[in-house]
Amino acid sequence: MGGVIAEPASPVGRHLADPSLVVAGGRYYLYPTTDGHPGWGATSFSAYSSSDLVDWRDEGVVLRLGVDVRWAARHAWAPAIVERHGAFYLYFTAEQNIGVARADTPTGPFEDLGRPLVAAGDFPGVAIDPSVFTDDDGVTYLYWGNGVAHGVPLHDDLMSFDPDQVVSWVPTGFREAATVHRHHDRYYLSWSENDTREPDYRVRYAVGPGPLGPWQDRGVLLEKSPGRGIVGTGHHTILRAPGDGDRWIIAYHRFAIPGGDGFHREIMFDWLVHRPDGDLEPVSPARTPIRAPIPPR
Ligand code: FUB
Repeated sequence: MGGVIAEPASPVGRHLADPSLVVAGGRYYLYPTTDGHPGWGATSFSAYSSSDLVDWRDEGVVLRLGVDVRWAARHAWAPAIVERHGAFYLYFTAEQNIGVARADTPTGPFEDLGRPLVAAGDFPGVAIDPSVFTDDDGVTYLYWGNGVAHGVPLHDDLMSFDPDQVVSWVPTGFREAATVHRHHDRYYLSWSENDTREPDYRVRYAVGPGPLGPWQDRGVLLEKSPGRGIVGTGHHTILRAPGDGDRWIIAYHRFAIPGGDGFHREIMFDWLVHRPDGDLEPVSPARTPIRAPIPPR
């Protein structure tokens, strides 16, 4: 389904939001929400690929609600990608349920499970904004929620879980977009607070001893920088930069510059720094994205 090249080639400057990133075959693959629709009304998900986060290729539409996904037709939001066992699993929001689709390549074709993985009303809060984290022992965890955050280990098929194992939290200021990453023996839960239509939409974080907490709040990680014209910084993903170094990338969206708002957002990439004391250095949002080339193998 790939191949369409539109202007600008970079997703930076397009109306995209809620980024998720994976590295496969020497390239980054980015899965965002397609923005620019009133009420976040997108009906499909697209992928983009790059070797350095600067020069991008549009890989085209990879999953269509109402066509590839038969149980929901509207509100394609907040995809999250993971590679496991040589396959790619795309978790996504559709009509405020969470779905999952599987493919053999990062650009599809993705095959939907055929029903929601988390249906509206299954758990407290709103069933949106999935994210995934694979721990060093090989267990992959799914996180999601608006109003209440949830986390659960996925079964080995990556498309099911035991509902009795779901752990729920309401972190300080929690709105949505919970995600977990690990640095050495410390786990980090980060999430968005406020409303994505507000300039104050921002990222907060907590630390814990395991992928399901318990979590200790550590404050704001990323917020607006009005002096530089940057507002609405949130719904992020965190990824270790490929290579031998201890460098980390935070991808997030902000109001597009110029003239953006909560329905016209754009994606940015910055460095994320882990301090020796285990806290995260607050991110100073840049106007232009970092370049993070994938080293040759
Ligand atoms: O992009 C649609 C919604 O806006 C997402 O689900 C939220 O996280 C917010 O970014």
